[in-house]
Amino acid sequence: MKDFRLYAITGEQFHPGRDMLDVMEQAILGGVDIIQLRDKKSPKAEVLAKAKALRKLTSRYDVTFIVNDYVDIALEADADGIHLGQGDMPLTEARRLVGSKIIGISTHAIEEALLAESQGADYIGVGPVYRTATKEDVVDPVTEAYVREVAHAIQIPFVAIGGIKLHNVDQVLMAGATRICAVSEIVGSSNVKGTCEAFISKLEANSAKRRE
Ligand code: TZP
Ligand code: MG
Repeated sequence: MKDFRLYAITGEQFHPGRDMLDVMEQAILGGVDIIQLRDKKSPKAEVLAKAKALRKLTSRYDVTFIVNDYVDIALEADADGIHLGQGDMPLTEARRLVGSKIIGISTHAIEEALLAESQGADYIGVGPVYRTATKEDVVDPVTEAYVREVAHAIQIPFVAIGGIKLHNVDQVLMAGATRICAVSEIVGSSNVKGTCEAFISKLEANSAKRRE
């Protein structure tokens, strides 16, 4: 898969009155290089319509587009890939259905990370690093310790997620993350583009420091 630094997930509850496509376009203009459609509430027909619209938007900007949970919608909307949690369809079964499309897997412990890697995940999610109200029935925070563990043990790309804000992202980067995902901090911002630009600056400062 094309490498990435800043990963944004839709969260329409955080921007009432604002259009989801406009919000995600601002995120792209601010430097996001992956967008995931995550909608656990809407009827599937609506999720499919949003997926098709986001596919069009992301194609215009050459941004990677991922669908959460729904393999069939990812296929029908011609998304670049899918994202699955530990309770979703097994990775091996998903691989049969999506072929060479991207498969991302959420992990909360090193055993899950190693298994996802060995089964051919394209990237893994590492989190929730901090407490988050965005995801219902979320597991306890995995803390920066799990980020550190994954950074040492895993070869495939990993993205830190969960409660990541501009004010704490430096700690996550210090723990070894080089890719960051945020929902509420990005889509709930009154300046979505500016917030993404600020994340990108921090990611760039961190990678410059690594090269020193
Ligand atoms: N998976 C783990 S934490 C999370 C998901 C989808 C939600 C992260 O949202 P926020 O608002 O960035 O804490
Ligand atoms: Mg899921």
